[in-house]
Amino acid sequence: MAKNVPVYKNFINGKWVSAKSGKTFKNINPADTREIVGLFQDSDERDVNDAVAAAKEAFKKWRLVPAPKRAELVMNLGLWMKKNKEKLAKDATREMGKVLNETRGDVQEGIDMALFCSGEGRRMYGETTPSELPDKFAMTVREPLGVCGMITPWNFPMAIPCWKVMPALVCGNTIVIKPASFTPLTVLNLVKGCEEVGIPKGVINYVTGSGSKVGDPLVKHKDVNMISFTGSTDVGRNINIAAAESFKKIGLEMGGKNAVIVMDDANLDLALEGVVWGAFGTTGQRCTATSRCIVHRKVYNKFLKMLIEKAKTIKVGNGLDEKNEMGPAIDESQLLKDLEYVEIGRKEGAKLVCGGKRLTGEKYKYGFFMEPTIFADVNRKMRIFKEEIFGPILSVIPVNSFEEAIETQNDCLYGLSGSIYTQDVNRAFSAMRDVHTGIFYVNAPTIGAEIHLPFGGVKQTGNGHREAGKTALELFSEWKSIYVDFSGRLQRAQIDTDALVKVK
Ligand code: UN1
Repeated sequence: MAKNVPVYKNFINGKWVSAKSGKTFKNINPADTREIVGLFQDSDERDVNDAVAAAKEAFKKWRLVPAPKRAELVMNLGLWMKKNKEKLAKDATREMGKVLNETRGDVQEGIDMALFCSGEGRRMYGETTPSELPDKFAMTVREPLGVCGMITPWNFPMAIPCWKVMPALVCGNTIVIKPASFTPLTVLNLVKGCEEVGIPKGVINYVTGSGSKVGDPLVKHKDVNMISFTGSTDVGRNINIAAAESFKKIGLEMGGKNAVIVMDDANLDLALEGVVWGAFGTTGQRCTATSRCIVHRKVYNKFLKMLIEKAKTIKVGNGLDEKNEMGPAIDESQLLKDLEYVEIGRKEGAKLVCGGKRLTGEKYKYGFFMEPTIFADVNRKMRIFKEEIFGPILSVIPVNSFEEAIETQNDCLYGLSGSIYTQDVNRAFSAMRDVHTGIFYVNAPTIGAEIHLPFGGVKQTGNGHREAGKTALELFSEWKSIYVDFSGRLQRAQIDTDALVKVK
């Protein structure tokens, strides 16, 4: 074992504890595999059981803490994150690879969520509504769900856990969180923040380990009332099936294959910046990443040339070096998958016009780096048009009309994010209406959602829920309808309704 490698523990019932297995796993920096970020607990069902039991017990008290108080703790968590932003961002870059500016944004997204949620604690509005009977009061209130299991991804290692943890806490739930095994440190930092601001023991529990040994038992546990998952569509499908047995509430955020339409009247310089940021930001490893660029034939050659020139200038390297603009793939197998898609694209007849290779040489020797890659003349039959890649590979597709552009954009299994670049207000509004996605942009890239709006997608991207925004409360609470009869007699709904006046 390498020297001076920190060992990090699980957090269960307010204590930092080792996994029952006594084993750990390595967390490696994908930009420099010589660096072991830390050793994390290789947990299993026994640790999950302990964590769920702690969360179940803590729920008894936590649900009774007034929501404005719970929200105040979440606000303090956000302020703690603000104070520690630089360190949190650096840790995230070390374990995940994306450039520092982006991990700062990732942490900021968590802070934004904390401040947003802290206000929700003083709202959480229900309704009062007249009863159909006299001397009777009717209202709705939000109730927490109980123990929420969270399985979070590595690409937004801070923001996405915050999207889940913060509204869940404000609503009065308790939590067992299993971070992606590539990014356990960032979530550990978040949990430390919870500890530091005084969130009571057992309210948030953190268990690291594999999907099969930790994720599965969490999803199947009878005392877990809800699962919130962000990750691949395949894993999301399995979670949905596994949880069906117990009718748990499930929130799923899954794949994307997002497209930008560039019309013939677009401001091409603006579109260029947006497409390059959307496609190669975060090394293409966002579910909102721009993976398809649909360009009107009148400007196709010109725009393609601009894209290639710009993509070639992107500085790839270790994200801790502020000069770099694009970091590595998360691991070797993701890099190999990206390179395999380059082969697939080539074989199915797309034109590789930029990049396509693994980066080698001294600077890249210890990391999983590849060139920003562009395929031209892609068509709708190709796999690179259809499948989510999760790497820095952009497919460019020529179209002859606005109608064909919309049809091409919608020809997709997923429906997370979409965009159009045009200066024609009629086209912009038609696209806003007709593109079938959960998020849509006009004259902006497919990435960059803000936390106070609902986040999520249609088709195989989600299961009808939305994270973030006010909709996060829907995800992490349940409605209770309450009737208070102060008439002192039995009043039968639908039957005794003529007591005061009879309507003919
Ligand atoms: C993701 O890719 O999983 O809209 C989340 C965005 C970010 C969140 C991305 N705010 O690109």
